Amino acid sequence: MADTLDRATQGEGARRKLDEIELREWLESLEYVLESAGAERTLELLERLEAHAKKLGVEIPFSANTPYINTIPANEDQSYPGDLALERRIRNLIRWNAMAMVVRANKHSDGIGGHISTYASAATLYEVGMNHFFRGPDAGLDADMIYFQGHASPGLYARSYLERRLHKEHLRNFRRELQGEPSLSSYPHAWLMPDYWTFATVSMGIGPITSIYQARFNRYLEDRGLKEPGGGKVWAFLGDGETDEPESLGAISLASREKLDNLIWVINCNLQRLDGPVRGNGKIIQELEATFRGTGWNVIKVVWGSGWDKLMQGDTQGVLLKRFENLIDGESQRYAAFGGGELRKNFFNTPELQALIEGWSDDDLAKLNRGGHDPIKVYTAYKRAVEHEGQPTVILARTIKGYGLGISGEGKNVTHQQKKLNEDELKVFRDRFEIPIEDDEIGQFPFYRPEESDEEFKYLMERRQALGGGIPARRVKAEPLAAPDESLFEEFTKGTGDRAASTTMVFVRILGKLLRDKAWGDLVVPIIPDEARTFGMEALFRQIGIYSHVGQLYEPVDSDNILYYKESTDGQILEEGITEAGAISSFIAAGTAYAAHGVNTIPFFIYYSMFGFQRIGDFLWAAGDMRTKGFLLGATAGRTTLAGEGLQHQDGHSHVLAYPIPNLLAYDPSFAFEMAFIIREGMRQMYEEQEDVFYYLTVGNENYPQPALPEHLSPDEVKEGVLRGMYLFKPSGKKRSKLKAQLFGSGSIMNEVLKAQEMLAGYGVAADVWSVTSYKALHQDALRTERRNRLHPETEPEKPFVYEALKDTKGVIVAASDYLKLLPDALSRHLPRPVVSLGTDGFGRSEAREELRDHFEVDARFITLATLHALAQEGQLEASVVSKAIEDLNIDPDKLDAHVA
Ligand SMILES: Cc1ncc(C[n+]2csc(CCOP(=O)(O)OP(=O)(O)O)c2C)c(N)n1
Ligand SMILES: [Mg+2]
Repeated sequence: MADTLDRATQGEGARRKLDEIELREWLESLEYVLESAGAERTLELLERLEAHAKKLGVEIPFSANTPYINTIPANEDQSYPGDLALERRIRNLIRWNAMAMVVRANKHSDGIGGHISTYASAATLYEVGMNHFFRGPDAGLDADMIYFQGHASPGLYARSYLERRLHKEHLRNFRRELQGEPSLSSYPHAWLMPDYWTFATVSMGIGPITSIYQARFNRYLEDRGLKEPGGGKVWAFLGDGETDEPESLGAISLASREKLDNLIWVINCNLQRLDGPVRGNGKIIQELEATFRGTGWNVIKVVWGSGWDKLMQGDTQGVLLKRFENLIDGESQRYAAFGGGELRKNFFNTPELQALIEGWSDDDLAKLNRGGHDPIKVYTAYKRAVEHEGQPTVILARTIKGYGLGISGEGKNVTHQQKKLNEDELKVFRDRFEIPIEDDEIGQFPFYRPEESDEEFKYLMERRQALGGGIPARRVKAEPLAAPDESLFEEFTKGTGDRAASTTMVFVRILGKLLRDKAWGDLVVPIIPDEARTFGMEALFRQIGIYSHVGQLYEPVDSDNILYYKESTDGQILEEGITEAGAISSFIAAGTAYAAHGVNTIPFFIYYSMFGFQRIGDFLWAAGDMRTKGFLLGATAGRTTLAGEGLQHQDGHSHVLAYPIPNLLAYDPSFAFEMAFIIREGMRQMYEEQEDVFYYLTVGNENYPQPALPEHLSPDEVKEGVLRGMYLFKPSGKKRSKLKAQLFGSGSIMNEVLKAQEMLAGYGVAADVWSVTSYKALHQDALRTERRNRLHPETEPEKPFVYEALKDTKGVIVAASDYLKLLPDALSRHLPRPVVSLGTDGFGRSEAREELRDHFEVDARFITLATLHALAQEGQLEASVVSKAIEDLNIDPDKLDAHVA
């Protein structure tokens, strides 16, 4: 027996033999247990063995990895339910059309771009899904949501072309959207193709993280009884390079913690990104496996295609397994690029390995495919994934970038950028994929689709009909829902008397009212990234509960407090923790449920305004693209209103960052009634009129008495002004003064403006105070009128709203806000007279409000000074009056300039 022999006394040859016998014995024992007692017992023994070895002092290194082979062994491969040969032909035609679309676009319009190699690598991954898994919109509650890799779009278009959902005219105008004909956007954009695309995935990282929160939100809707439970899955397709985006992997623990078995990720591991290999010196699949396994996902590796199975079976010594372990991605890529000969020479590089391929030709070796190109392996993995319970699944599928492009790009570093093929290259592609196109036509890059009588067409249509119709498809299912009655908000028009309240408190009160509203109460989705207490919202914890799929498994530490931290399965709040990216993902899921599920959920996402636009701006852009509805509330807003926190927290620019998003309305309200008007109008516009817009409101934490509606205007006039961007809040009482001014105030700086109005009275200046609720709205309106007039030069010119509002007024115009001076400055040429802008340009400081407003020169003194100076500039006052004012107001003319300090 092996163990009775003393190895030390043996020679090298005998020792090796001994090793072999020993290994065989162990393996045979394992096989015996597996056969006679099953996998569970085998596992138990292995665990015991491991524990025993540890006890005896054998260090077992930690590894979250399994060997570099398929997770599912070949003997568990499923028999394929489809017609493999026919599916292959269909796939090839899609490959051709996808490629032809890009090549043709670039031929006709040099530099127009597009991607061939991404879809080329992903075709099997998509097509197995299309033929056997992805349930379309007619599947009702079982319909899937699919996040396609953005730059794989030509492949999706090409399939829709075969399905006759798209036509030649569309394909010809790929990336040419302004031809006045049917066209196709470069990437998935619901804004541009609202009946087709749902998820804006092309800014990499956004698709992955939003898919996780989407899957969780689908559960939320079910747990809260807003949607019938269904079998629909969320599938997300990612690039392996894309996983380097922090957003991609940043929330994967949420998916496992929440046991999201309705979520399936497919990572197309073609081992390359744009410039070169993702991990030339390592193995991206193994790296991802460890990450996902460590986080509690179900990981299915689809590394090797069926071609390798025979070799693996013959590998009794494990030499192939060992070789796989040593293989790094940079080397793998060479085999993809250089084929069978290279594989023979450099992969099978020992006598033992060469023995395995004895009698194999280079062509045979070239057929050793990768798992992600093998429909049976992909099908088996998908089937496992959809049946898996209790965990999200990630499929790591190994493919070749530019598959089928041959010498012109397959596996080459340049393949991502390959957009042109010459005639010879096209012929090679055609021959490889057996496309029925003649030599004399090929130079035209013709598209090809089977006739409706052809079996390819019948098959693919039958498959899609059985699975609920063509995808991608976006359908809006929700019915319009009337905004709450105006009476719900009536209290806000009356003011708070002497009681001081912040606009944040006002918001919380509005939210409370909506939560009690019959029609809307259940549809409100409050989303908070761990700041509820900062915003005074903790009462909501107890009142409506924090959503948790498992409820509350512990007795909260504050359970004897009436405002205790309550988690429950039907909780309404999404308390996301410190992840603005996660919270905005929930916002997008909740704000698009009107389309995805026909449910008018209305998200209110309240966050530290500083950590909004500048941190998650790209998500907000995508939210606009995806026609997301809802309210963003930038709280603790205002560079000088948020005292103490300093440079990193004080937001004085989110309103500028809100400008670029075309369908976002942005407001900086000062008063409770303004908030109420804006929120009700938002609900009306978004849910009653079903307009695809969303809202941003900044709310502050400064307490002051909230006024009632001004009386010099009718409530409707005030409302119109609030919504359009400005109205006269407080006219001057000094009707007879010669010196006049128009002061603009926004947010909490309004209080400074009102103080300045009084100070100016002391200088004999009659100042009217306007509340500017939205510089963005005023600016957009002005640009619209300007353009209209330019294009219709002989008609009566229209005037912008802001001009009309001010045209009969007199005096200098001075604007002050807690935001950049750019906001009023942008209006300058649309006003009857120039504006002097005061704002908070510069880095913040940790200080109290009064000092901050002095530092940024936006307090009542500086508004007064700016007004007097403007009057002096116009010759209405002596400069000496201004100097005197500087002295009287205790302003240091040599103080720091906040802009640069
Ligand atoms: C945030 C972001 N950065 C950069 C790009 C540009 N880009 C498009 S595709 C690509 C490479 C993608 O590689 P990978 O994720 O591996 O996908 P593959 O094409 O290999 O499937 C890059 C850098 C982008 N779309 N989004
Ligand atoms: Mg890649």
